[in-house]
Amino acid sequence: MPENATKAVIWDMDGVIADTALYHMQAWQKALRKKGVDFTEEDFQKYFGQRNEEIIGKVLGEEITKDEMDEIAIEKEESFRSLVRPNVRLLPGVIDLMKVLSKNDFIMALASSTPMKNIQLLTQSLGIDRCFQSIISAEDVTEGKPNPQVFLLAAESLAIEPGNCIVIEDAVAGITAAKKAGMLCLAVTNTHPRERLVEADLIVDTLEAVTIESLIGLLNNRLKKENRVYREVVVRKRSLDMERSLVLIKPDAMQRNLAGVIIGRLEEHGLKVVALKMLHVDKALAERHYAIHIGKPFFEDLIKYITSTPIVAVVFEGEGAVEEIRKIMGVTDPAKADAGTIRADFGTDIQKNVVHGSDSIETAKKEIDLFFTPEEIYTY
Ligand code: RTP
Ligand code: MG
Repeated sequence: MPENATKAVIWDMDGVIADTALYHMQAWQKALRKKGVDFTEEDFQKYFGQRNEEIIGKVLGEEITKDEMDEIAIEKEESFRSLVRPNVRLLPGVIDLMKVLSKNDFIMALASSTPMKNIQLLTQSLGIDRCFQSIISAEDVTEGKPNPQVFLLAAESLAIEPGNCIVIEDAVAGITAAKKAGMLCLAVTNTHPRERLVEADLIVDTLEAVTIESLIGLLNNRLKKENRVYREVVVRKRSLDMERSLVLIKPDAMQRNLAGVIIGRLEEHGLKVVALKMLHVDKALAERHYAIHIGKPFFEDLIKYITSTPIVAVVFEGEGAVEEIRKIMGVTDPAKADAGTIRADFGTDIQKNVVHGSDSIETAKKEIDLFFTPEEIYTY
C-alpha cells in the first residue's frame, strides 16, 4: 500500500468485474427446484445483490430452519462455482481501469455480497487476486447491501475516510449502500438501465469510458460542494441581489421520470426553488420562448419536441445562479458535455438533452416572465 494513500476505489464483483448473473440464476433455479419452487428471471432480478439467507428467507418463508437454509445456500454456491469456473471472463475495461487507478495512487478493496469461496475462485481464475489490499465478503457482515456495513468495513480495513472512497457498482442496492456509507459511487449499466441507477454520482455504460480525471473530479467536486454550503451561509446574509434562472425539465426527462433527480442535482448545489409548475407548453409559448432560434434548421423540430408532452418549469434562485446552472447542466450536446453534468448523465442527443437553463441574466428575466406571474414566485 502506498504510504501516503488517501483515496480508494471499492469494487463490487458480480456484474462489475465479471458477468456472473446467468450462472447465479441457473444455480438458484437448480437449488430451489428441489424445494418445489419455480425461481423465475423476475424473482432473480428482484433479489439481485442481496445475501443468500435473505433471498432464501424471502422465497421460502420464515418457517424454514437455519439448517435447511444453510444446506440450500451451500448447494447453490457449489453449483454456481461449477457453472462459472469454465466460463468466467473479465468485463471490458476492468484491467485498464485497475492499472490506471494504481498508477494514480488509488488503493483498492473488493466488497461483495458473495461468499469468500466464490470471490477466491473468481479473482484467482481472472488473475486479479493480488490487486486488492482488502477483501470483504458475505461472511464478514451481519447485513447485506443496501446496508452500508460492507463498504464501511472495506474503508476501515484500508484506513481511508468513507468520503474519500469511490464505490463501483452495478446494482441498485449496492448504490444505496455506497451512498448510505457516505461514499461516492460510480455506476455501470452492465445489469440495470441508467434510469434505475440515478442515485449514483456518475453513470457509465462501460468501464472503458471511465477516465481518471472524471474520478478525481468526483472527489474534488464533493470537496467543493462541502465548501460551498459553508460559504453560502455567509454570503446569503450579505447578498442583496440573488440571481434567478428559468429551468425547464424537458419532455424526454419527464417521460423517463427524471424530474426529481434533475431538481435534486440543482438543489444539492445550494440553489433554491422559488417557483414551480407543471404545464403543457403550447405552440405560441414555445415560439416565444425559443424566438432566438427562429429560422434555424432545427427550429421546427425543437417546437414539436418541447410541445410534445407536459413539462415542469422551475425558477431557481442563488448566487450566480444563471452561470452555475449552465455548468451543472453541461453543454447543449450530451455527447460533448463534461462527465457528471446532467446532460452527460441523462441526455440522449443534441435535442433530447433533458433540461433547459437560461443563458444570461437578461434572458432569464424574460423567460421567467413568460412562464410565471410575479405572484407565483416566492421569496423566503
Ligand atoms: P436550452 O436553451 O434548451 O437550455 O439549450 P442551450 O442553450 O444549451 O442550446 P440552444 O442553442 O439554446 O438550443 C436550444 C435547444 O434546441 C435544441 N437544439 N437542437 N443542432 C440541433 O439539432 C440542435 N441544436 C439545438 C436543443 O434541445 C437545445 O437545448
Ligand atoms: Mg438556449
